[in-house]
Amino acid sequence: MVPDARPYAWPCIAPVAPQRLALMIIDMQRDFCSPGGYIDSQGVDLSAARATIEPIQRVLAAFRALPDALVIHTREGHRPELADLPANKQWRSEQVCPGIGNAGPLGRILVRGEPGWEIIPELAPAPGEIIIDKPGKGAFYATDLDHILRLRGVTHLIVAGLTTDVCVHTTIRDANDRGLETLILRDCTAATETRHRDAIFTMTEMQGGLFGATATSDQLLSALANLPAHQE
Ligand code: C5J
Repeated sequence: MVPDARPYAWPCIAPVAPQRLALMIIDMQRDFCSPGGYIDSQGVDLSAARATIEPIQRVLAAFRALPDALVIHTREGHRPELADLPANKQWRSEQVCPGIGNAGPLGRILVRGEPGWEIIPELAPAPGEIIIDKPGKGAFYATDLDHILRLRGVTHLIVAGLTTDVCVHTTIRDANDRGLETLILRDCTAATETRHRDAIFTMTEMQGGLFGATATSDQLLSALANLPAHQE
């Protein structure tokens, strides 16, 4: 399907029918890419994160045009009373910013319902798209993602979002342990440090594609244009 993916033509066992595919857009929340959010309050330059928005929009539009493919958005965040926030996660974050659960310019950082926790308007979920709220880095932990993928018969995940080395790769690693075939879109993901993002691409591609493959959004979009019609 994506012949020029690295290190192999993705997926490794072809063909794949559209109803087996899901696009996962990880944590495109204000806290990760907007001024005043969690990452900005750590003094990190947001330009790399914001550069992912336009290519993700193009991939999202292509997926929305496929009648059978699933779109999944995730949001990292905690309950308002913070019952699901590990004390060490909060403590560590307080070393670099106001701290998860504490007030910042966009409301309480990474708390469900706060302005900073919302998905950015450019990538707002459409009706019928799945939203997974997760308290951790990985999208499978303490969520119903695995259940939904099984019910829908999804076997292939195309992954975009923030941040490459944290929530994106934790999710990809968990997906691989479940036998899912994963593809990371290189221009649709960013990390707080470019060298970390690039290291994740290397780790994913090593050893024959230890965690799947990587490709650009343009490579995927050309492939989607040539997808076979609905098949089992
Ligand atoms: C982080 C994420 N970096 N979405 N979360 O804490 O990558």
